[in-house]
Amino acid sequence: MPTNHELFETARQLLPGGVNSPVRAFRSVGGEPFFTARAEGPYLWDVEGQRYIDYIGSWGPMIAGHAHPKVIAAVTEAARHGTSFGTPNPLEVTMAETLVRLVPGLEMVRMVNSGTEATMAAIRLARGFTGRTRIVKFEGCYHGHGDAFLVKAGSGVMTLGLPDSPGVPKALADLTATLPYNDFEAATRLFESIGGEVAAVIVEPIVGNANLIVPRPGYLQHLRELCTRHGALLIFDEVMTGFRVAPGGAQQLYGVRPDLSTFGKVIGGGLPVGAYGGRRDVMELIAPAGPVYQAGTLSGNPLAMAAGLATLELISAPGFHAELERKTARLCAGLEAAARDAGVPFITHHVCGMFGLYFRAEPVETFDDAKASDAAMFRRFFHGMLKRGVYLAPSAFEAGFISQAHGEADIDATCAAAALAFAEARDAT
Ligand code: KE4
Repeated sequence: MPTNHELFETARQLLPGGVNSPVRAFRSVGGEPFFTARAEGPYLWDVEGQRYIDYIGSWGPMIAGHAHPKVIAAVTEAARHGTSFGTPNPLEVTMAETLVRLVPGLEMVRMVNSGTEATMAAIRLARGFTGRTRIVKFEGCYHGHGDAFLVKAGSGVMTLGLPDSPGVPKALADLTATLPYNDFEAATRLFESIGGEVAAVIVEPIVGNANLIVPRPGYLQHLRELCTRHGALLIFDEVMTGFRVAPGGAQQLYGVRPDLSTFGKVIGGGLPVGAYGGRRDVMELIAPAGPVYQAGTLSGNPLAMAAGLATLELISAPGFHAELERKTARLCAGLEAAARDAGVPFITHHVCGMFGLYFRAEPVETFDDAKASDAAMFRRFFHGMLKRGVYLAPSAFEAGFISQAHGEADIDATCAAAALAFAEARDAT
Protein backbone atom coordinates (compact mmCIF):
# COMPACT_ATOMS: atom_id res chain seq x y z
CA MET A 1 0.00 0.00 0.00
CA PRO A 2 1.44 3.39 -0.96
CA THR A 3 2.09 5.92 1.84
CA ASN A 4 -0.15 8.95 2.42
CA HIS A 5 2.41 11.12 0.64
CA GLU A 6 2.75 8.79 -2.33
CA LEU A 7 -1.03 8.66 -2.71
CA PHE A 8 -1.25 12.44 -2.52
CA GLU A 9 1.48 12.85 -5.16
CA THR A 10 -0.48 10.60 -7.54
CA ALA A 11 -3.81 12.18 -6.60
CA ARG A 12 -2.51 15.67 -7.35
CA GLN A 13 -1.76 14.61 -10.93
CA LEU A 14 -5.26 13.30 -11.48
CA LEU A 15 -7.63 15.24 -9.19
CA PRO A 16 -7.71 19.06 -8.84
CA GLY A 17 -5.72 19.74 -5.66
CA GLY A 18 -5.51 15.96 -5.15
CA VAL A 19 -9.00 15.78 -3.70
CA ASN A 20 -12.65 15.42 -4.65
CA SER A 21 -13.73 18.21 -2.33
CA PRO A 22 -11.58 21.27 -1.50
CA VAL A 23 -11.75 21.28 2.31
CA ARG A 24 -10.10 17.83 2.41
CA ALA A 25 -6.86 19.20 0.98
CA PHE A 26 -5.63 20.83 4.22
CA ARG A 27 -5.03 24.07 2.27
CA SER A 28 -6.07 26.29 5.19
CA VAL A 29 -4.05 24.41 7.82
CA GLY A 30 -1.01 23.44 5.75
CA GLY A 31 0.53 20.03 5.35
CA GLU A 32 -0.84 17.11 3.39
CA PRO A 33 -4.03 15.16 4.03
CA PHE A 34 -3.94 11.54 5.10
CA PHE A 35 -5.82 8.90 3.14
CA THR A 36 -8.33 6.88 5.13
CA ALA A 37 -8.13 3.12 4.65
CA ARG A 38 -10.98 2.23 7.00
CA ALA A 39 -13.21 3.62 9.72
CA GLU A 40 -15.10 2.17 12.66
CA GLY A 41 -16.98 3.80 15.53
CA PRO A 42 -15.25 7.13 16.35
CA TYR A 43 -12.03 6.15 14.58
CA LEU A 44 -10.35 6.55 11.20
CA TRP A 45 -7.22 4.61 10.22
CA ASP A 46 -5.01 5.99 7.48
CA VAL A 47 -3.19 3.86 4.92
CA GLU A 48 -0.11 3.83 7.18
CA GLY A 49 -2.10 2.38 10.07
CA GLN A 50 -2.26 5.59 12.12
CA ARG A 51 -5.53 5.81 14.14
CA TYR A 52 -7.39 9.09 14.65
CA ILE A 53 -10.28 9.98 16.92
CA ASP A 54 -12.52 11.55 14.28
CA TYR A 55 -14.45 14.75 15.11
CA ILE A 56 -15.68 15.31 11.55
CA GLY A 57 -17.62 12.11 10.85
CA SER A 58 -17.55 12.70 7.09
CA TRP A 59 -18.77 16.31 7.78
CA GLY A 60 -21.86 15.15 9.63
CA PRO A 61 -23.34 11.90 8.25
CA MET A 62 -21.63 9.52 10.67
CA ILE A 63 -23.71 10.54 13.70
CA ALA A 64 -24.05 6.89 14.76
CA GLY A 65 -20.34 6.30 14.31
CA HIS A 66 -18.47 4.82 11.35
CA ALA A 67 -19.45 1.39 10.00
CA HIS A 68 -22.29 0.98 12.50
CA PRO A 69 -23.29 -2.72 12.29
CA LYS A 70 -26.96 -1.86 11.71
CA VAL A 71 -26.11 0.53 8.87
CA ILE A 72 -23.70 -1.91 7.24
CA ALA A 73 -26.25 -4.72 7.52
CA ALA A 74 -28.96 -2.54 5.98
CA VAL A 75 -26.82 -1.53 3.02
CA THR A 76 -25.54 -5.08 2.50
CA GLU A 77 -29.07 -6.47 2.55
CA ALA A 78 -30.31 -3.79 0.15
CA ALA A 79 -27.39 -4.39 -2.23
CA ARG A 80 -28.32 -8.05 -2.52
CA HIS A 81 -31.51 -6.94 -4.30
CA GLY A 82 -29.77 -4.55 -6.71
CA THR A 83 -28.15 -1.14 -6.46
CA SER A 84 -30.45 1.10 -8.49
CA PHE A 85 -33.75 0.57 -10.29
CA GLY A 86 -34.74 3.83 -11.98
CA THR A 87 -38.26 3.10 -10.79
CA PRO A 88 -39.95 3.98 -7.51
CA ASN A 89 -38.92 1.66 -4.69
CA PRO A 90 -40.53 1.01 -1.29
CA LEU A 91 -37.59 2.41 0.67
CA GLU A 92 -38.19 5.86 -0.84
CA VAL A 93 -41.70 5.81 0.56
CA THR A 94 -40.49 4.73 3.98
CA MET A 95 -37.90 7.51 3.92
CA ALA A 96 -40.55 10.10 3.00
CA GLU A 97 -42.82 8.84 5.80
CA THR A 98 -39.93 8.99 8.28
CA LEU A 99 -38.81 12.52 7.33
CA VAL A 100 -42.37 13.88 7.45
CA ARG A 101 -42.90 12.24 10.83
CA LEU A 102 -39.66 13.57 12.34
CA VAL A 103 -39.51 17.13 10.96
CA PRO A 104 -42.21 19.59 12.05
CA GLY A 105 -42.15 21.68 8.83
CA LEU A 106 -42.41 18.79 6.36
CA GLU A 107 -45.68 17.91 4.61
CA MET A 108 -44.01 16.66 1.42
CA VAL A 109 -40.43 15.85 0.46
CA ARG A 110 -38.30 15.04 -2.59
CA MET A 111 -35.07 13.00 -2.44
CA VAL A 112 -31.98 14.14 -4.36
CA ASN A 113 -28.32 13.15 -4.24
CA SER A 114 -26.53 15.92 -2.35
CA GLY A 115 -27.13 18.95 -0.18
CA THR A 116 -26.19 21.13 -3.12
CA GLU A 117 -28.91 19.60 -5.27
CA ALA A 118 -31.39 20.11 -2.43
CA THR A 119 -30.63 23.82 -1.99
CA MET A 120 -30.51 24.49 -5.73
CA ALA A 121 -33.92 22.87 -6.14
CA ALA A 122 -35.35 24.71 -3.13
CA ILE A 123 -34.28 28.05 -4.60
CA ARG A 124 -35.77 27.25 -8.00
CA LEU A 125 -38.99 26.13 -6.32
CA ALA A 126 -39.18 29.33 -4.26
CA ARG A 127 -38.71 31.42 -7.40
CA GLY A 128 -41.34 29.35 -9.20
CA PHE A 129 -43.82 29.61 -6.34
CA THR A 130 -43.44 33.36 -5.71
CA GLY A 131 -42.73 34.47 -9.28
CA ARG A 132 -39.90 36.53 -7.80
CA THR A 133 -36.16 36.28 -8.53
CA ARG A 134 -34.14 37.67 -5.59
CA ILE A 135 -32.58 35.41 -2.96
CA VAL A 136 -31.23 36.42 0.44
CA LYS A 137 -28.43 34.48 2.10
CA PHE A 138 -26.03 35.21 4.97
CA GLU A 139 -22.32 35.88 5.03
CA GLY A 140 -20.49 32.79 6.29
CA CYS A 141 -23.36 30.44 5.51
CA TYR A 142 -22.65 27.72 2.92
CA HIS A 143 -25.39 26.01 0.95
CA GLY A 144 -23.35 23.90 -1.48
CA HIS A 145 -21.75 24.98 -4.73
CA GLY A 146 -24.83 26.15 -6.66
CA ASP A 147 -24.18 29.40 -8.57
CA ALA A 148 -26.80 31.32 -6.59
CA PHE A 149 -24.86 30.69 -3.37
CA LEU A 150 -21.30 31.40 -4.51
CA VAL A 151 -21.93 35.07 -3.97
CA LYS A 152 -20.35 37.48 -1.51
CA ALA A 153 -21.80 40.59 0.00
CA GLY A 154 -21.60 43.72 -2.10
CA SER A 155 -19.99 46.81 -0.61
CA GLY A 156 -23.08 47.71 1.43
CA VAL A 157 -25.78 45.54 2.88
CA MET A 158 -28.22 46.82 0.29
CA THR A 159 -25.94 46.35 -2.70
CA LEU A 160 -26.58 43.02 -4.29
CA GLY A 161 -24.21 40.14 -4.67
CA LEU A 162 -20.79 39.86 -6.27
CA PRO A 163 -19.58 36.54 -7.72
CA ASP A 164 -17.52 34.61 -5.17
CA SER A 165 -16.11 32.27 -7.78
CA PRO A 166 -15.07 32.61 -11.41
CA GLY A 167 -17.78 31.13 -13.59
CA VAL A 168 -20.64 32.66 -11.64
CA PRO A 169 -22.27 35.22 -13.95
CA LYS A 170 -22.52 38.73 -12.50
CA ALA A 171 -26.13 38.86 -13.68
CA LEU A 172 -26.90 35.87 -11.49
CA ALA A 173 -24.88 37.10 -8.51
CA ASP A 174 -26.86 40.35 -8.67
CA LEU A 175 -29.95 38.37 -7.70
CA THR A 176 -28.46 37.19 -4.40
CA ALA A 177 -28.26 39.65 -1.52
CA THR A 178 -26.00 38.73 1.40
CA LEU A 179 -26.76 39.84 4.95
CA PRO A 180 -24.75 39.68 8.17
CA TYR A 181 -26.03 36.73 10.29
CA ASN A 182 -27.65 37.57 13.63
CA ASP A 183 -28.16 41.23 12.62
CA PHE A 184 -31.87 41.95 13.15
CA GLU A 185 -31.74 45.52 11.81
CA ALA A 186 -29.92 44.61 8.57
CA ALA A 187 -32.62 42.07 7.74
CA THR A 188 -35.39 44.54 8.50
CA ARG A 189 -33.75 47.24 6.36
CA LEU A 190 -33.26 44.91 3.40
CA PHE A 191 -36.88 43.83 3.44
CA GLU A 192 -38.02 47.45 3.71
CA SER A 193 -35.94 48.16 0.62
CA ILE A 194 -36.52 45.14 -1.65
CA GLY A 195 -38.86 42.87 0.33
CA GLY A 196 -41.41 42.67 -2.48
CA GLU A 197 -38.77 41.22 -4.84
CA VAL A 198 -37.47 38.49 -2.52
CA ALA A 199 -38.40 34.92 -3.46
CA ALA A 200 -36.68 33.35 -0.49
CA VAL A 201 -34.35 33.74 2.46
CA ILE A 202 -32.10 30.73 2.88
CA VAL A 203 -30.28 30.35 6.18
CA GLU A 204 -28.35 27.79 8.17
CA PRO A 205 -30.50 27.99 11.34
CA ILE A 206 -27.31 27.24 13.28
CA VAL A 207 -24.30 28.27 11.20
CA GLY A 208 -21.85 25.39 10.83
CA ASN A 209 -19.80 26.66 7.89
CA ALA A 210 -18.23 29.68 9.53
CA ASN A 211 -17.18 27.64 12.51
CA LEU A 212 -20.29 27.33 14.74
CA ILE A 213 -22.51 30.40 15.27
CA VAL A 214 -25.70 30.04 17.30
CA PRO A 215 -28.73 32.20 16.42
CA ARG A 216 -29.36 35.05 18.88
CA PRO A 217 -32.62 34.62 20.81
CA GLY A 218 -35.51 35.57 18.52
CA TYR A 219 -33.40 35.92 15.38
CA LEU A 220 -34.90 32.98 13.48
CA GLN A 221 -38.38 34.13 14.52
CA HIS A 222 -37.49 37.60 13.19
CA LEU A 223 -36.60 36.12 9.79
CA ARG A 224 -39.83 34.11 9.89
CA GLU A 225 -41.90 37.24 10.49
CA LEU A 226 -40.13 39.27 7.79
CA CYS A 227 -40.68 36.52 5.20
CA THR A 228 -44.33 36.12 6.13
CA ARG A 229 -44.94 39.87 6.04
CA HIS A 230 -43.31 40.34 2.63
CA GLY A 231 -44.48 37.14 0.92
CA ALA A 232 -41.03 35.53 0.72
CA LEU A 233 -40.37 31.89 1.55
CA LEU A 234 -38.14 31.02 4.51
CA ILE A 235 -35.79 28.13 3.75
CA PHE A 236 -33.90 26.41 6.57
CA ASP A 237 -30.83 24.72 5.21
CA GLU A 238 -30.64 21.81 7.65
CA VAL A 239 -28.17 19.75 5.65
CA MET A 240 -25.87 19.94 8.68
CA THR A 241 -28.25 20.61 11.59
CA GLY A 242 -30.94 18.17 10.48
CA PHE A 243 -31.34 15.27 12.93
CA ARG A 244 -28.08 16.36 14.61
CA VAL A 245 -29.27 19.07 17.02
CA ALA A 246 -32.65 17.43 17.71
CA PRO A 247 -34.67 14.59 16.14
CA GLY A 248 -36.57 17.23 14.15
CA GLY A 249 -33.56 19.47 13.55
CA ALA A 250 -33.12 23.14 14.37
CA GLN A 251 -36.72 23.93 13.43
CA GLN A 252 -37.86 21.65 16.24
CA LEU A 253 -35.19 22.94 18.66
CA TYR A 254 -36.11 26.62 18.12
CA GLY A 255 -39.81 26.18 17.35
CA VAL A 256 -39.63 28.15 14.09
CA ARG A 257 -41.34 26.64 11.06
CA PRO A 258 -39.73 27.37 7.67
CA ASP A 259 -41.68 27.07 4.40
CA LEU A 260 -39.02 24.76 2.94
CA SER A 261 -36.13 22.82 4.45
CA THR A 262 -33.14 21.11 2.90
CA PHE A 263 -31.35 18.03 4.18
CA GLY A 264 -28.40 15.76 3.44
CA LYS A 265 -25.62 13.97 5.32
CA VAL A 266 -27.34 12.06 8.19
CA ILE A 267 -30.31 10.93 6.06
CA GLY A 268 -27.95 9.00 3.80
CA GLY A 269 -25.92 7.39 6.57
CA GLY A 270 -22.79 8.17 4.57
CA LEU A 271 -24.15 7.39 1.09
CA PRO A 272 -24.85 10.17 -1.44
CA VAL A 273 -28.11 11.85 -0.51
CA GLY A 274 -30.03 15.08 -0.19
CA ALA A 275 -33.66 16.06 0.26
CA TYR A 276 -35.86 19.13 0.22
CA GLY A 277 -39.39 19.52 1.43
CA GLY A 278 -41.91 21.60 3.30
CA ARG A 279 -45.35 23.05 2.70
CA ARG A 280 -47.56 20.87 0.50
CA ASP A 281 -48.88 23.85 -1.50
CA VAL A 282 -45.28 24.75 -2.41
CA MET A 283 -43.93 21.23 -3.00
CA GLU A 284 -46.82 20.35 -5.35
CA LEU A 285 -45.29 22.74 -7.87
CA ILE A 286 -42.43 20.28 -8.38
CA ALA A 287 -42.56 18.12 -11.54
CA PRO A 288 -44.33 15.99 -12.43
CA ALA A 289 -47.05 17.26 -10.05
CA GLY A 290 -46.33 20.83 -11.15
CA PRO A 291 -44.28 22.88 -13.61
CA VAL A 292 -41.05 23.46 -11.63
CA TYR A 293 -38.61 20.97 -13.04
CA GLN A 294 -36.17 18.89 -10.97
CA ALA A 295 -34.98 15.34 -11.60
CA GLY A 296 -32.22 12.85 -10.75
CA THR A 297 -31.17 9.42 -11.99
CA LEU A 298 -30.16 8.15 -8.56
CA SER A 299 -32.62 10.10 -6.41
CA GLY A 300 -34.08 7.78 -3.77
CA ASN A 301 -31.37 5.22 -4.44
CA PRO A 302 -32.19 2.07 -2.46
CA LEU A 303 -28.74 1.76 -0.86
CA ALA A 304 -28.74 5.39 0.31
CA MET A 305 -32.29 4.97 1.58
CA ALA A 306 -31.32 1.81 3.47
CA ALA A 307 -28.28 3.47 5.07
CA GLY A 308 -30.27 6.61 5.87
CA LEU A 309 -33.22 4.74 7.36
CA ALA A 310 -30.94 2.63 9.55
CA THR A 311 -29.25 5.81 10.77
CA LEU A 312 -32.54 7.62 11.40
CA GLU A 313 -33.75 4.63 13.38
CA LEU A 314 -30.64 4.80 15.55
CA ILE A 315 -31.01 8.55 16.22
CA SER A 316 -34.70 8.08 17.07
CA ALA A 317 -33.82 5.94 20.09
CA PRO A 318 -34.95 7.56 23.36
CA GLY A 319 -32.17 9.67 24.85
CA PHE A 320 -29.95 9.62 21.75
CA HIS A 321 -29.67 13.40 21.50
CA ALA A 322 -29.42 13.89 25.26
CA GLU A 323 -26.41 11.58 25.23
CA LEU A 324 -24.89 13.44 22.26
CA GLU A 325 -25.36 16.73 24.12
CA ARG A 326 -23.75 15.30 27.27
CA LYS A 327 -20.70 14.03 25.38
CA THR A 328 -20.23 17.27 23.44
CA ALA A 329 -20.56 19.33 26.62
CA ARG A 330 -17.94 17.12 28.28
CA LEU A 331 -15.58 17.53 25.33
CA CYS A 332 -16.01 21.32 25.19
CA ALA A 333 -15.58 21.75 28.96
CA GLY A 334 -12.45 19.58 28.89
CA LEU A 335 -10.93 21.53 26.01
CA GLU A 336 -11.70 24.88 27.68
CA ALA A 337 -10.11 23.66 30.93
CA ALA A 338 -6.98 22.52 29.06
CA ALA A 339 -6.74 25.90 27.29
CA ARG A 340 -7.20 27.76 30.59
CA ASP A 341 -4.40 25.72 32.17
CA ALA A 342 -2.17 26.59 29.21
CA GLY A 343 -3.11 30.27 29.40
CA VAL A 344 -4.46 30.22 25.82
CA PRO A 345 -7.50 32.44 24.93
CA PHE A 346 -10.00 29.84 23.75
CA ILE A 347 -13.73 29.26 23.93
CA THR A 348 -16.22 26.76 22.56
CA HIS A 349 -19.87 26.84 21.57
CA HIS A 350 -21.95 23.74 20.99
CA VAL A 351 -25.51 22.69 20.19
CA CYS A 352 -26.12 19.01 20.89
CA GLY A 353 -23.80 17.04 18.59
CA MET A 354 -22.06 19.92 16.82
CA PHE A 355 -19.46 22.28 18.25
CA GLY A 356 -17.19 25.20 17.42
CA LEU A 357 -13.69 25.91 18.74
CA TYR A 358 -12.38 29.49 18.74
CA PHE A 359 -9.00 30.91 19.66
CA ARG A 360 -10.36 34.09 21.25
CA ALA A 361 -11.66 35.00 24.67
CA GLU A 362 -15.03 36.58 23.78
CA PRO A 363 -18.13 34.69 22.62
CA VAL A 364 -18.74 34.39 18.86
CA GLU A 365 -22.11 35.74 17.71
CA THR A 366 -21.35 37.01 14.21
CA PHE A 367 -19.21 36.06 11.22
CA ASP A 368 -16.93 39.00 12.02
CA ASP A 369 -16.43 37.57 15.52
CA ALA A 370 -15.57 34.18 14.01
CA LYS A 371 -13.11 35.80 11.60
CA ALA A 372 -11.39 37.54 14.52
CA SER A 373 -10.42 34.16 16.02
CA ASP A 374 -6.66 33.46 15.87
CA ALA A 375 -6.36 31.25 12.77
CA ALA A 376 -2.59 30.83 13.20
CA MET A 377 -3.10 29.40 16.69
CA PHE A 378 -5.80 27.13 15.28
CA ARG A 379 -3.42 25.84 12.62
CA ARG A 380 -0.76 25.01 15.22
CA PHE A 381 -3.36 23.38 17.49
CA PHE A 382 -4.82 21.37 14.59
CA HIS A 383 -1.45 19.82 13.79
CA GLY A 384 -0.61 19.31 17.47
CA MET A 385 -3.81 17.31 17.81
CA LEU A 386 -3.35 15.46 14.51
CA LYS A 387 0.08 14.15 15.46
CA ARG A 388 -1.44 12.97 18.75
CA GLY A 389 -4.17 11.01 16.91
CA VAL A 390 -7.05 13.48 17.06
CA TYR A 391 -8.58 14.65 13.76
CA LEU A 392 -10.35 18.01 13.94
CA ALA A 393 -11.80 19.87 10.95
CA PRO A 394 -8.84 21.06 8.82
CA SER A 395 -10.22 24.60 8.80
CA ALA A 396 -10.89 27.27 11.44
CA PHE A 397 -14.22 27.85 9.71
CA GLU A 398 -15.86 24.48 10.10
CA ALA A 399 -17.95 23.00 12.92
CA GLY A 400 -16.93 19.76 14.61
CA PHE A 401 -19.14 16.71 15.15
CA ILE A 402 -19.44 14.05 17.82
CA SER A 403 -21.05 10.66 17.26
CA GLN A 404 -22.85 8.16 19.43
CA ALA A 405 -19.71 6.01 19.18
CA HIS A 406 -17.41 8.51 20.93
CA GLY A 407 -16.84 7.14 24.45
CA GLU A 408 -15.69 8.82 27.67
CA ALA A 409 -12.20 7.41 27.17
CA ASP A 410 -12.01 8.96 23.68
CA ILE A 411 -13.11 12.34 25.03
CA ASP A 412 -10.66 12.17 27.93
CA ALA A 413 -7.83 11.17 25.56
CA THR A 414 -8.77 14.12 23.32
CA CYS A 415 -8.58 16.55 26.24
CA ALA A 416 -5.25 15.09 27.38
CA ALA A 417 -3.83 15.57 23.86
CA ALA A 418 -5.26 19.11 23.85
CA ALA A 419 -3.39 20.02 27.04
CA LEU A 420 -0.11 19.30 25.24
CA ALA A 421 -1.22 20.79 21.91
CA PHE A 422 -2.36 24.07 23.53
CA ALA A 423 0.98 24.46 25.33
CA GLU A 424 2.89 23.62 22.15
CA ALA A 425 0.86 26.12 20.09
CA ARG A 426 1.36 28.79 22.75
CA ASP A 427 5.13 28.26 22.88
CA ALA A 428 5.45 28.28 19.12
CA THR A 429 4.32 31.92 18.91
P1 KE4 B 1 -23.20 18.68 -0.26
O1 KE4 B 1 -23.51 19.11 -1.68
O2 KE4 B 1 -21.72 18.79 0.07
O3 KE4 B 1 -23.79 17.30 0.07
O4 KE4 B 1 -23.97 19.66 0.74
C1 KE4 B 1 -23.74 21.04 0.61
C2 KE4 B 1 -24.13 21.73 1.92
C3 KE4 B 1 -25.31 22.42 1.99
N1 KE4 B 1 -25.70 23.04 3.13
C4 KE4 B 1 -24.94 22.99 4.24
C5 KE4 B 1 -25.41 23.69 5.48
C6 KE4 B 1 -23.71 22.29 4.23
O5 KE4 B 1 -22.96 22.25 5.36
C7 KE4 B 1 -23.29 21.64 3.05
C8 KE4 B 1 -21.97 20.89 2.96
N2 KE4 B 1 -21.12 21.00 4.09
C9 KE4 B 1 -19.69 20.86 3.86
C10 KE4 B 1 -19.00 21.05 5.21
N3 KE4 B 1 -18.84 22.41 5.51
C11 KE4 B 1 -19.36 19.56 3.20
C12 KE4 B 1 -17.89 19.26 3.18
C13 KE4 B 1 -17.29 19.44 1.82
O6 KE4 B 1 -17.64 20.43 1.13
O7 KE4 B 1 -16.46 18.56 1.45
